[in-house]
Amino acid sequence: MKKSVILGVATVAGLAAAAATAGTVDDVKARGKLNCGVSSGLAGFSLPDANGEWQGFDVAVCRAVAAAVLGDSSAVEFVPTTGKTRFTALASGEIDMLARNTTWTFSRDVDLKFEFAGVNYYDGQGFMVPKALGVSSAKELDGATVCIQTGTTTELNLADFFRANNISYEPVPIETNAEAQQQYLAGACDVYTTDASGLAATRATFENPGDHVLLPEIISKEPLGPLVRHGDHEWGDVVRWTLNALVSAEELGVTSANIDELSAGTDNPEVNRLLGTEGTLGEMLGLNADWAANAIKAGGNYGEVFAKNIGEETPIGLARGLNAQWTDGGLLYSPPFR
Ligand SMILES: N[C@@H](CCC(=O)N[C@@H](CS)C(=O)NCC(=O)O)C(=O)O
Repeated sequence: MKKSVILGVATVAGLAAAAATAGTVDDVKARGKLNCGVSSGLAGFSLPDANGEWQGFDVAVCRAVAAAVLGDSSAVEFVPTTGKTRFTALASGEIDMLARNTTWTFSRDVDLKFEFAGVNYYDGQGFMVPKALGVSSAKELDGATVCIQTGTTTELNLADFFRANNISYEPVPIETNAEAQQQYLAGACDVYTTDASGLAATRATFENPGDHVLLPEIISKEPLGPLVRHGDHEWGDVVRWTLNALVSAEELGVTSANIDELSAGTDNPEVNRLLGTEGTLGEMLGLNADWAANAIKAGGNYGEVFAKNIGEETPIGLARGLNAQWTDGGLLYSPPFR
């Protein structure tokens, strides 16, 4: 078992070394399309709508990067990946980036040889149970059957939590969120555990969301963000600064409603540098001067993307919490645009 895990990791790392030789910025420009890995389906985060158009908070990161590089937020090939297939898809070059509720961990960065471009959602692992189970704490779950997605940090945290609390569980391994939802509702497991945002998104699609409760324990840190392969720093810079542009835009008050007006020039030098009317930041990235303006126009600033897809006014109903700007007591803090 141990051997196969180590082998798996070595294979992914080997693929990453091979795929990192080409310049991804140039590849994407030549192709005229960004290949972006997303999850296989999670309401609010990445899901095709009735017209087959991918929508969601993670999808918005792909669209922003496509807009920054190609000037076209629709120039994206969305590639659905599971918890298990996502790293091979990135390492092999099948996708240019992964934007799929993936937790930034030491081993994914150092051992699998990926580079996280930042964090687009600060999360933590939670538990959902049917109300009828009458459980009010995860510590009461001794002997429970637990639906859990394979290839995730969730699996590892679950083992740590139960061991630390001296209780046992029976895992019901699952590949996708859709399957987890189906198995959980069919009673194949007593509990579904994953990132708390994923639980909220899943519960929102239930016929009777009120019949299910999220337990109070959050047992881990899950900083979720987009990632690229190690070794292609120019591409890493493009993805990192596109995400930073969305975050900075919110902090600086640049929105999809006022961006055209602000793009004519303002008396705030940082807004001007961000929108490309002053300085040469776009050129430094190998992109056009309006790269960040295009990224922001794709779906709005970070706050707009959050509110539209997963915010309190949506069925998912997530509060900003840790994902508020640092000026509002949250953790979002973009380095300066200068
Ligand atoms: N953040 C964890 C868990 C990620 C994960 O598996 N998320 C699930 C549940 S929120 C998901 O996105 N499923 C969608 C799918 O199956 O495609 C990790 O990086 O390992």
